[in-house]
Amino acid sequence: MLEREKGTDIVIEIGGITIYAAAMQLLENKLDKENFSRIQKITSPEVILKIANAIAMCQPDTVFINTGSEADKQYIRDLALKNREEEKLPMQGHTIHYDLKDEQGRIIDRTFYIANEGETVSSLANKMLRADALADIRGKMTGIMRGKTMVVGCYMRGPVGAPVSNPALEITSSAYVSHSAEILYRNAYSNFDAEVKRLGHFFTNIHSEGLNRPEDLPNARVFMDRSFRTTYSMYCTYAGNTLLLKKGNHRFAVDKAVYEGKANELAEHMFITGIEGPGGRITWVTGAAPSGCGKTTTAMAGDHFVGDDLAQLWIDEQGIIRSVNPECGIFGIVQDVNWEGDPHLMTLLRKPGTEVIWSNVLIDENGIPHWTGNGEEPPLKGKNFQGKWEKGMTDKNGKPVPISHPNARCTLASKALANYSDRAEDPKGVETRIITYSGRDSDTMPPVWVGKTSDHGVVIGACIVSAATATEVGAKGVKRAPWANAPFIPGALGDYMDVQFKFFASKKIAQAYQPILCGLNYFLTDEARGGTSKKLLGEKRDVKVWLAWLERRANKEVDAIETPIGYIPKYEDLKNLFKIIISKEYPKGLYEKQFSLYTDNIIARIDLQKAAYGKEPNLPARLFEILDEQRAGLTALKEKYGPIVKPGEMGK
Ligand code: OXD
Ligand code: MN
Repeated sequence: MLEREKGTDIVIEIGGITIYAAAMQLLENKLDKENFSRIQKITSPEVILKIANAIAMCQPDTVFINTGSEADKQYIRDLALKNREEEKLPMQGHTIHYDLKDEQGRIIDRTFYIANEGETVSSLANKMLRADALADIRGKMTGIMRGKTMVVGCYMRGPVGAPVSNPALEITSSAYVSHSAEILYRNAYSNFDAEVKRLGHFFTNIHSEGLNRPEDLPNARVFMDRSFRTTYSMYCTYAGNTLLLKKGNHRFAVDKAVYEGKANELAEHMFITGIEGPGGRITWVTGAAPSGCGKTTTAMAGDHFVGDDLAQLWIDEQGIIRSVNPECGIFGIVQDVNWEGDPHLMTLLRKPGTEVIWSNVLIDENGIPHWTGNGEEPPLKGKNFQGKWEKGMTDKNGKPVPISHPNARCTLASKALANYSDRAEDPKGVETRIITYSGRDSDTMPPVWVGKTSDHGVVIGACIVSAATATEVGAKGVKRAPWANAPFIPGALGDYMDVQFKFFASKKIAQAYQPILCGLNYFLTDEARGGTSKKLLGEKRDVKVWLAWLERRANKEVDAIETPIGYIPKYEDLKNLFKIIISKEYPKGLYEKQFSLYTDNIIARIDLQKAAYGKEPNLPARLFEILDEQRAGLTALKEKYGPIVKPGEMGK
């Protein structure tokens, strides 16, 4: 259940303005003539009330209404430099931003859903009761923008006109956050009113970095008020904590899909890309992976890039699953981005012509950014996420300090990419036929497999397991990562799962557009397949082949081997695709290592999922039926062939 409009709307309670006329009066008093005339173009009383109350609560010195014009974008860029939130780099349009040393990822310990009494919130997240959150926000955000300029931006999460797009306000005193929003989202100042009217809702985000001192970080908070679709973020700057247009609003989009989408909508942590198949046809793929597990690289491996992080899906009148990207830019991890695996991205990062905000990388004496795994000669010294850096430097535990933080990022507009699709702005979205799920799995699942039915596919999503990454402060070990979306599912997991089963089994999906749901894993190591090194069994560019095989499979052009976990590719098909797609030999021995089923590992994985999901209330029974069916199939195979079952032994 989602309790909309229940309890007090915190910003309105703290700001104290409940009447439209009073809101307009405050705006007239507070804004200069130009900005007041800008705000008058927005006529929705609810939007005006949110903005006026945000001003009353935060008490900025000045307010800037950002229309998204080139002059306004420039004002924001200049303000980011003036505030010293960014510094110019020698390459035209490039700047560097640093977050505090201890705020290099999402602060999940200080991130809360605001809950009403008795309301169910995801068992995987923190919650704070509304009254406590009100007191906390009142204490921390009242007057937080004194001495600062508040920038108000009106954005669309998704193309204007798309049925699943969401209008959203970003209200912040950080010009860096505003600058990032301008690059990553569609400024919709001129359409905002009409879009709010068309869709009947909007999201609100209010952020201030305060004084941005290390000593304030324990007081940093990220709050999501699901009832009033408003986020509050304070005393932090890392975009994952502050630019809540991204993951804060993704959570509201998940709520909206689950509780209001009638099993006809999904909001996922997925890339969107198009793969060219024979005859130039394009098959569209969306794929989930936990933060920091190569979504950007996989998306870039496609021929027609739409997005690398978020996807909103729906079933249209003709029975086609369509997807749009709520974003129009990339806030991408740069670690391991290099010419070999990511030529399109490298071109934008290393050649002039693209606006880029770098964060938390090393800047050398010549103002050039460097990062771990870029395949280039590292400099001997420079400045990075923790201050001055030089080769051989160790931290207080004696561990080497890397040149860049593993969660260091680049922010840039997707339209700069050579493979950016001309369909990315289409409000009708792209016809989606392949859905992939993946994680950092070093020892269990094969590189690619396809669920036998949509229900089996949903279970692939439910069972993602992944090594922790640097995107969350303090995260360690190997974790379950349901749909790679778990950190962003606000309600009960059972409700979300139920919608997944219903969506993909929907009778509305036309036969000709049935999608395939698949697993992808390119983190298998040599060691886990009988070798001695920790090296990956394949190479980054092999992903093009896995995607090409899925493209052929979705179009019913390749046969496959049936196994208890789903369909896996035949050797001859892969060998052929390796040759035509990346001109590479694909030895049979490697195929056998990659696609033999290590039944003990998979059974242990199933048992882990059964035990964990067994504790979760109200889950669809179908999940357990499928896990049991797969387990029985694997056990039977193991009895017949031993614990390692070769592809040739299956599907006979
Ligand atoms: C991201 C994340 O920034 O998921 O995309 O952390
Ligand atoms: Mn993400």
